[in-house]
Amino acid sequence: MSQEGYDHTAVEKRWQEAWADASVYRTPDDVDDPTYVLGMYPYPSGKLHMGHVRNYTITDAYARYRRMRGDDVLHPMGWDAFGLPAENAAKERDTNPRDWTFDCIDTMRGQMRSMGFGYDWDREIATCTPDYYEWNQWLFRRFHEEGLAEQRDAEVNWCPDCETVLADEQVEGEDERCWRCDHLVEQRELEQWFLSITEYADELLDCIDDLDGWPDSVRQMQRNWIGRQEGTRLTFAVSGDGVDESVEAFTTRADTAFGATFFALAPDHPITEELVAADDDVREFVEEVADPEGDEPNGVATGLTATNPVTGAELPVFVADFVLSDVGTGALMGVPGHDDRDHAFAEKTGVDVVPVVAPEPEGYDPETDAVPDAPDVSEAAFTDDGVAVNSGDYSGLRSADARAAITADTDGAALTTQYRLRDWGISRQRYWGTPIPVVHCHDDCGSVLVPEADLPVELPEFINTTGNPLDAAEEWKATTCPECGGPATRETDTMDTFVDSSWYFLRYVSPDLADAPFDPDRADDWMPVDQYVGGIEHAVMHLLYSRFVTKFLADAEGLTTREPFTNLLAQGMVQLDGEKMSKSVGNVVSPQRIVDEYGADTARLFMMQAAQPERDFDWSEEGVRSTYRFITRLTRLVEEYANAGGSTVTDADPDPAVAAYVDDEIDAAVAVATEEYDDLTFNVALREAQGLVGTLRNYVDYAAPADPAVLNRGLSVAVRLLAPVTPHVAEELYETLETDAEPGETPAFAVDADWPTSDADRGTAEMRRRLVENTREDVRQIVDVAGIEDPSAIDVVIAPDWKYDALEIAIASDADNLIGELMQESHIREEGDAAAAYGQDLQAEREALSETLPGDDEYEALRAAAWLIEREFDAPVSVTRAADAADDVVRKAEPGRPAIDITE
Ligand code: ANZ
Ligand code: ZN
Repeated sequence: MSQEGYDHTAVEKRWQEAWADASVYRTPDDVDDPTYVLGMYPYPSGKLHMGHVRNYTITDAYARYRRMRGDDVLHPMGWDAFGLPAENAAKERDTNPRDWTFDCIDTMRGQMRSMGFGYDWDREIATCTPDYYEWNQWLFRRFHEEGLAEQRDAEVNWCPDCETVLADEQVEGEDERCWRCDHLVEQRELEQWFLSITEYADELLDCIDDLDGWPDSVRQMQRNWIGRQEGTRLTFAVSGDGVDESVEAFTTRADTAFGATFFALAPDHPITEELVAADDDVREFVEEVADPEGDEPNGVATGLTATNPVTGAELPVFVADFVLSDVGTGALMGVPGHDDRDHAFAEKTGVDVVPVVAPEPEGYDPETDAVPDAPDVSEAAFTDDGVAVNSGDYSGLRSADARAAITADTDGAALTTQYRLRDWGISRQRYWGTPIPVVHCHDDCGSVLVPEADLPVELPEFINTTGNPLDAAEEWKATTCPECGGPATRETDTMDTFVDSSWYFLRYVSPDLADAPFDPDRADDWMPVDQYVGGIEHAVMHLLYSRFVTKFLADAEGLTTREPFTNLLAQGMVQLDGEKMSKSVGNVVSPQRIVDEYGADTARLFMMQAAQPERDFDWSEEGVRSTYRFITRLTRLVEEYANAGGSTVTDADPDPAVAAYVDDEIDAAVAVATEEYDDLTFNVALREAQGLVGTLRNYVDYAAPADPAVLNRGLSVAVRLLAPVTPHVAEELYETLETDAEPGETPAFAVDADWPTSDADRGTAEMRRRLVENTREDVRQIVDVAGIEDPSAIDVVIAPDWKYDALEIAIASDADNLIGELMQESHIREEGDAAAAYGQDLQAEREALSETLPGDDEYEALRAAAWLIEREFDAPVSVTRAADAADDVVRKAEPGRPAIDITE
């Protein structure tokens, strides 16, 4: 393969070394125009996969682009290096997680270098080093000092296989399985540390509105996860059978209180737990029947009653599995007439279904109109807002007004806001994580924070044991209490690794700082991250925690930014035959093999041109090969140019019209590609760069002699437009093209080259291209339809000026009688029948009319592009203005659509 193409191995090696020698990727110290580009750091599994390659090519291309635009760029890389897989691997291989992790890091760093990613490796971080995790512990202390870290006895998700607690977010699927090992998750009571993210729920929710650089889907997922609801807390008196208690229930529909026909408790509500001891039916239900995930609502009657605080009615109390213990208060009033689930429950249990809301009649006025009739809700609930009926004094009020009035009038009722978001449980019973900096005093001091001066609490040596290795580290565990100096035991829980990633982007701004997690001035320079790129699987947890910690640091440490990521791109998947590449499917394409066979530039270019970064796309070996051929063609073209002594000059003079065409195309390519790079739509930008290379190839092949200045500029532009994506070959070619460096001077790097500029307007350029393309297509059609084997001359005739004027008027006009309006122009009217006929055409196509270039510009554009038609049909092409052409041909010419006259 490689002997057919360019020598990618030599080229890539050469430039990787040259970059390293010159430290070109070191981040500048003084920053004028900072741009922070960041890819989500990887877990060091030991192997770079295509998902990584895609993620990091996107950030690398964007970072290089911004840099060529003149920005100071921070583009770092590091390792999300704590986590369970290292611990499991260490157990299996009888090594320890640290060695295993650093081996993996070394391998992956090498693979990243071979991809040509331009990272400032001086800023590399690994979260498993004490230098880093010390600051997790510091952060924990800061949360604690601010009253936002709390120890609670909590029901937790426990994975018996991983022997660890899982966050809610780590429990997946209807049947609740561990995100890591797929084992069924159980519930356990344990002392856990929580960070009070719920204190920030409102701000986290409200600021989502301003994150307009984020995909809507991610914003919506975050909103749903926070799940804020406004409603009313009502207090019911529950009594009977020795029970006599006030029980609160949350409702979003206080207006339906008159329709409440039952009251229901969650299977683990405190009252339910009392009943379980005394009532066999309740116990059997809770232990055997209740199925919170099931489609059907199940329940059991308790014999208790609840007094409706709004109506005084006595409601039967059930224990029901659709009442969730961690939503609201774990108790609810059931309104079968207006809630689907309650309706289904009523059908099963036979409780009453009472309509208390009617659809609002058209033009309804609560002041003057009669209360509408109640709807029939026997078959299905009416769940919309409407007008209260059967609701005593509230009847006739609109739902929202009824809610407000009922809440205001009822004893013990209060407006409340309710969230789905729970506090962030960070305790994990694992070794390979950040030790929680707490000791448990054997005397009376309780749980005591390790003082800042004693941080970091370093991990002890790994012990290969079942359960938590820290529990077995007896020497490490034994310590003294910072408060009383007596004996104490270290906390053996470590932190959720999402703590590590909740602020790592701040560490990169000052990675070596010894006395603080980040330097506030440097953070001021760089934060927020301008462009963040990563997988959609992090749409909720990682991004929400990062936002939370950033807000916390803004409040507690004076960080000046409250949102960490201005723009977010969630990259699509790399698939093979429509399926995600994965080890389990066995359809993984190894990036290393692609780099060996075709080079990193080919891999990068193929991926970036295959699809928009957000989209999934299919890997294609044929696509890779054709990308490789493209790069080879480009290198040949530049070599030919260089071998000709920097020109292709022969005795003849270059044709200025052709040169002008190529020049325009160069400008157009720059205008389009620049816009597309700005939007990270690399695929469109690259199509443009490749199109330009094709044009230059044609220029050299068919329009010899090419104008050397134009050709040089074209090649230099093409190389620079490609440079962010194919950095190695770009350096090689740039070096060939930029012959300006004085002897002994360090050659300029393409990575430092200026991004090409152009004054071209994209809209104009696109009109010109459309004109040329349509004209070529028309010639093809005519040749085809008329069966002309070998045309001897082709004449392209531009429309007369008055038609351009007429078109312009037609586009601007909203008059009903367009022809009348056109005829008001004397120079159009003078054209007589021709003007009337054209006016009718315009009238007929009025909806579809589009702007064209002015007539003079069309003439110039077609003259410049005539060589393309000439070389395609091997016949001389002339471009003629209407005034110089025969009437019968001119009649057919229209703006944007010249007439074509072919001589056989
Ligand atoms: C009475 C009512 C009448 C309700 C009605 C709804 C409609 P959604 O439905 O998502 O807006 N609820 C309260 N606590 C609950 C718990 N612990 N487990 C399950 N459901 C609970 O959520 C709000 C509604 O969820 C609340 O409003 C309550 O039912 C139910 F026509 O109260 B509603
Ligand atoms: Zn103590």
